[in-house]
Amino acid sequence: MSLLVNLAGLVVIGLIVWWFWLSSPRARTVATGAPIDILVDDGVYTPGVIEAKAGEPIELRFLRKDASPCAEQVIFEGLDISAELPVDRQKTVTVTPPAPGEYAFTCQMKMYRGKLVVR
Ligand SMILES: [Cu+2]
Repeated sequence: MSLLVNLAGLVVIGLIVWWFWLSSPRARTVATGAPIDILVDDGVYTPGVIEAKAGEPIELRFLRKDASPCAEQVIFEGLDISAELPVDRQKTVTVTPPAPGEYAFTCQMKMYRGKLVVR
């Protein structure tokens, strides 16, 4: 019996690891100058991949549905930008990626993960 419980626990841990660290965000959006809405819920940013052009500001409108503290901050690595995200209220973060490359944006624990693909 306890073996089964342990196995079930391992399966759950495996799923959590896969979900948070190994699954790559699928939804992708190309910046066109209009604000981009990003939903923050269930451990993922949707869309999680934003394509943008270097030097052009993009407005990201985060809407956080996940009330857990995990989701409360978004941090843009390498850009020195972070923001608190209120629950159920849109929060606009303007980002101007300086140079081509990939810039990750995550929650403070890096469970939520998205990226800016800059050309
Ligand atoms: Cu988190």
